[in-house]
Amino acid sequence: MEIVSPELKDILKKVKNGKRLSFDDGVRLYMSKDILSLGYMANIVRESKNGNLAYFITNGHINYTNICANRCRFCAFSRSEGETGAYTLTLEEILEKGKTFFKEKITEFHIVGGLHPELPFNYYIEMLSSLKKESPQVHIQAFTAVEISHLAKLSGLSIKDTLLKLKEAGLGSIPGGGAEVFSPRVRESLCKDKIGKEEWLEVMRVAHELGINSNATMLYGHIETIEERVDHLIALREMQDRTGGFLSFIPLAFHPKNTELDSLTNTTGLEDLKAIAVSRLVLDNFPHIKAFWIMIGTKLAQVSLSFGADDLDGTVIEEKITHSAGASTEEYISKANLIRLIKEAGKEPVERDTVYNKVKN
Ligand code: V47
Ligand code: SF4
Repeated sequence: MEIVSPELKDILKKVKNGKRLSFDDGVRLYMSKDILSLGYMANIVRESKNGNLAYFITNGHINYTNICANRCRFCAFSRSEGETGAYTLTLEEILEKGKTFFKEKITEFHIVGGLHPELPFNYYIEMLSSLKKESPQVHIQAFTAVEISHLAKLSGLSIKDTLLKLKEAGLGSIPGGGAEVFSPRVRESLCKDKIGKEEWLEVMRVAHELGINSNATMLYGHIETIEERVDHLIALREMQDRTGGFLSFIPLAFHPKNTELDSLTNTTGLEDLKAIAVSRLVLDNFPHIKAFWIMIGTKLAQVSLSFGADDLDGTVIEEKITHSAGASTEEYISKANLIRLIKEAGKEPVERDTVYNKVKN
């Protein structure tokens, strides 16, 4: 029985032979309505890279401030200074929050926030070093490339020296946020004050050179075109060819509620699965594709393990960015539930640390 529809047969051949897909292939995959063919092909790549394993992490998110100088139009989380709902956690509050996470024996703090115009560089250094002092065994994945660039401006240091100072204070790796869609057209319209493609990629290049791994993301389901999505994936693939420092790619489904784009509709299940499958197929040099259950729900995240994803992210515990924009998911899922979702999908659950070492319990 033929599984992959005839118009995608040439792509299937490339996938089976481990050949790199072209820009046009990526566009055709996104245009296809045949989700089962996409899933079948993405599953071949997933299996060749990760066998039957599916990963998760016991982690806790901390969003230290929502005050942001950028005010991207797709963001419902950010506030301006003095605006109702604006907050900044003190270092004591951050430490306190870290402690409350320990009921789950976490191995990672995932820390991101807005671009606060006034917090001193030392706030960030102290945040890392005091968390590290309190919980030396916990890996700190913190500050998107956008925040790193902001911190470099704040400290007057180069990107390299900023990263070195953060690493010295306890930074372990960098999350993948802030990439959005690299297209200048999209950035001009939605996040004109945010650093552009070149600078985002440069921060990652320098980080990887210093031995700091990172993730990468793409925010999809707003005004971007299919071609702009594929361009984005190929730019990431090219950087990964140079550095090999990206660990995982996470497609982020746009949530429009409470944003300036609230006339747009939420992404559909098919779009979400397609984002997973196409990224698995195009990003042939990324070891992992993550289905972030917070954004697409636990049910679809479970299904996505058969459509190219090999990672469900983690326990999360507290999440503000997507929930400010109307996410209907919980903010926390227990380790036991993550294991159940993975086992039911016929995969072998592996609790990993941030850099994909198996956690011994
Ligand atoms: O950069 C902002 C996105 C990102 C909305 O690296 C929105 O493992 C949806 O990057 N609807 C931050 N998304 C989150 C992020 C992330 C999440 C989980 C894991 C990892 C990782 C990274 O959230 C932002 C932006 O792209 N975002 N507003 C919104 N309305
Ligand atoms: Fe600020 Fe990030 Fe929100 Fe943009 S997405 S407004 S940079 S917090």
